[in-house]
Amino acid sequence: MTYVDPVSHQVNLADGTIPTAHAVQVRRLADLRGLFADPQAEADALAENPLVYQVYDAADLPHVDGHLLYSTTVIQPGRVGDEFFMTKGHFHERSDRAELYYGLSGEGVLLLQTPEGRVETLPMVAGTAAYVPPHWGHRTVNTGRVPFVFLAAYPADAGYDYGTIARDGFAGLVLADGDGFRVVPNPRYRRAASP
Ligand code: M6P
Ligand code: ZN
Repeated sequence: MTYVDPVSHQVNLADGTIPTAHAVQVRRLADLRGLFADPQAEADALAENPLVYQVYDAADLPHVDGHLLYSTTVIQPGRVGDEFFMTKGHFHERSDRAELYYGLSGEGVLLLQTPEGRVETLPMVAGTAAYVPPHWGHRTVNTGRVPFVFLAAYPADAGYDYGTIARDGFAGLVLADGDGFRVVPNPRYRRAASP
C-alpha cells in the first residue's frame, strides 16, 4: 500500500489567502466574458478588466476517487451593471459529486440550479456551512462591499463542466436592490436540450 501523507494548510482568516497554496487561480473580468446579463455594461467594464476572484488550491493531491480537494475563494466586491461580481459557475463533470462550502468572511450567496433550471439561493456569511448536493450547478456571488471569502471541499474526481453554463447561462441572476439583493429569472437563460 502506498500512502498519501496527511497535510494541513493555514488559511489567513483576514483575507482568505493560503500562503502555502499549491496553485492560485486568478479570474479577471475577461475570463468571465459573456457571463454577465448586461452585454453593454460588461463591455464597458472590460476596458479596465478588474480582478473578480482568486482561488487558492490548498494541496497537491491526486485527482482520483477517494480524495478530497479543498480551496478558498476570494470574490472582490463589485458589479457589472446591476449584477454583482461572481464566479464562473459550474456543474461537476461527474455530476453526482457533492461539495461543501464554509463562509469565512464577507457576505454573498450560493446560487444553485438543477439541469432543468430550478434555482435555489443560499445566503452565506462567516460561519455558514452550505451544501451543494449532487447534480446541482453552483455559482457564488459577492453581495457585499468587502471581499466575500469561503472554503470549499469536494471529491477530487468531481471535475468541472463549465460549458453548460457558458452555453445556456445561469437560470437566476443576483442583482443589486437598494442595500441588498434580489434574485430574478435570467431572461436569456436557455434550457438545456435534455437534463
Ligand atoms: C470553489 C470551488 C472550486 C471552484 C471555485 C471557483 O472554490 O467550487 O472548485 O473552482 O469555487 O468557482 P468556478 O470554478 O466556478 O470559477
Ligand atoms: Zn464545484
